[in-house]
Amino acid sequence: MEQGNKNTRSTRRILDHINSPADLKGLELADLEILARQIRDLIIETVSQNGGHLAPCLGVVELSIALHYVFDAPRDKIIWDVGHQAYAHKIITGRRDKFHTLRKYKGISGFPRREESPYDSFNTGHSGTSISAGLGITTARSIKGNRHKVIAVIGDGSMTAGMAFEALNQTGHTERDLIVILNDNEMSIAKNVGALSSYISRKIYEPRFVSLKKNLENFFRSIPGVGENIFAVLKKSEDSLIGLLTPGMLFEALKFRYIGPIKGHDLNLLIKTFKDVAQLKGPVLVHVLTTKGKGYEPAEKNPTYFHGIGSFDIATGLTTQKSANEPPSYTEVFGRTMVELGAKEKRLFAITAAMPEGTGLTEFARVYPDRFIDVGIAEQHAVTFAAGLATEGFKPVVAIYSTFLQRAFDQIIHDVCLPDLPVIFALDRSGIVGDDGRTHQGTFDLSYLRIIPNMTVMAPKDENELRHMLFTALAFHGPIAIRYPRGNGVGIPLDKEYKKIPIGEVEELTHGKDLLILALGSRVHPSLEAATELEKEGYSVSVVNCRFVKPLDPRISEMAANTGRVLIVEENTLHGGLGSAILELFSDQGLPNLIIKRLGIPDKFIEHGPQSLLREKYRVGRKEIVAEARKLCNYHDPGKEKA
Ligand SMILES: Cc1ncc(C[n+]2csc(CCOP(=O)(O)OP(=O)(O)O)c2C)c(N)n1
Repeated sequence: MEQGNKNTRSTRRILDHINSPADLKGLELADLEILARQIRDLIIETVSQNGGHLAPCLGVVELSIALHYVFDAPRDKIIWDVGHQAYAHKIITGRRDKFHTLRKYKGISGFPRREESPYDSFNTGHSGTSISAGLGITTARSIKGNRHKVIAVIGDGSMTAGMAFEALNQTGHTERDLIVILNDNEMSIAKNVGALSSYISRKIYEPRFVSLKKNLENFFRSIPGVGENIFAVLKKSEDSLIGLLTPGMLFEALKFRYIGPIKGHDLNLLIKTFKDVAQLKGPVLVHVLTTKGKGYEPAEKNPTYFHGIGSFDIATGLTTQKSANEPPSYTEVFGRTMVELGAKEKRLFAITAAMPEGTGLTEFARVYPDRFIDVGIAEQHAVTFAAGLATEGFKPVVAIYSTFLQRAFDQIIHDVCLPDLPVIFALDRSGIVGDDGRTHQGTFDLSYLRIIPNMTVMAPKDENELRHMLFTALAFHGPIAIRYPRGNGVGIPLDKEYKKIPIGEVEELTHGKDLLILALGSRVHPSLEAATELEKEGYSVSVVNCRFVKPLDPRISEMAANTGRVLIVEENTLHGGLGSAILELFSDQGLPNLIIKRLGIPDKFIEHGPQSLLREKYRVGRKEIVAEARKLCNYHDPGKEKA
């Protein structure tokens, strides 16, 4: 196995000369193999410092080289599903010199972006879109009379997404020229799940299939008189015999020509296969077997851990970011609370859409295997599945990142809220998530959940309140969502006893007469700190932990009338979030003459960068809250300005 950082100076030069895919075309196979090692080293080196999706990218180095060697991008369109595995593609397509800026603020994105390069033919980040996009591009190509190739590269995990099947179904029907590369490493982030997964991972050269094939051959040969003839016919149609034993049948039924499975680290084989495939008409699926984490031992051994990782030490594979005294993350506290509540409430059921680790549910899955399910990358199904459980008296908790729950908007409306079912939504990574950027920011959930009848939406100010909110949700009789941020809690001790939070009630944390700060979730503690700072300047500020965006506490209006000045702070788009809800309340209650300022995320997609930097940039950090609060305090009495 190759380890990172073993380049000699002479071999290093090959990568240094790759400025576009054209530079690959003249290379010999042996050079391409050296190049693969150099690309791996660069990926390992960079991700060890910047963090990123290591294991998925290491698994597709040869695949990326072979695709760019055979096809003619950017004329030919290569679409990377999810796009978390596109680092080698980025390095090959002119971004080698910028690669050290990967995922850094103003640096290159961790995902394909059309704005970043003409080689990134489709923006991805959420799973399962590549075949649909590919079919769209193929259809446009036909109408425009162009002849370029369209290639969708999709992992076996992403193939569990419903969208992928919708697209396969239509592609087969239209019989358009589309090449789908199924990158099968038997992993999603965790081990891949589902009937399809076990079906496609049936490998023709697995011992049981080899022996099954042998037995069939022996059986036919042993039939006296006709056996040899039957065997000869079978031999001729070996393809169809193999088709019976491999995943080919499934894709052939969908009118795809199935090729594979082929070994995905054999550059020679990949290149030969892609050259053949490039000549074929109609939909083709090439089944490529790869090893996630290939070429870096720690990642091969633990691909789940190295799927997406922060900075780490290359020699040991140990992460270098976390210090021992850090408070636990919201995810950890959620996971721990689920395990505790699972013991008290036997109807509690946990659902993840391919993110058992990311959502903190691995321990729950271990302790209560009968009350846990990983549905695969199928957020829509997860929600309706939960609705089904709820109709039978269960208490399902659907734990999905804020950004991915967007997928299930209609299921939340139609299957959960309309029949008013007690489904609990746990939205991790709400607000600004940081380095993953535009496709992953969780800045819309308050808006998209708040508008749905019967829905209750809450956000804890700290990790301790998260526990109480989960407890509260469990006793609640309708749809209810808890949104909490990415990262560590604030370091508050965790109560042993659970308590119910009265639905729709705010919590007044400080009482003052100059200004009312209405804050939600992750913005409550920075607002408290701001109030303390302003107190030193002679102002008295009320800080209210809103806790609920829906229903809103009508007492907010009284509180606002008392100070006359209101600052609303949230980590959600200003369109339709907490601030909008409060303005609606004020308007409905006929509250005139208030001075109101809203802090929140503007109407745009937020780029990648450190959470703290982005919070500062978009004016929801502590310093910006202080500045706005001071301005408001001074509004009527500029003479009082002391800053
Ligand atoms: C809609 C959606 N849900 C969840 C995710 C989180 N996610 C990112 S990669 C991934 C696993 C993808 O597995 P696969 O396609 O097999 O690629 P691999 O990482 O194994 O190469 C998941 C679940 C996502 N990107 N999009």
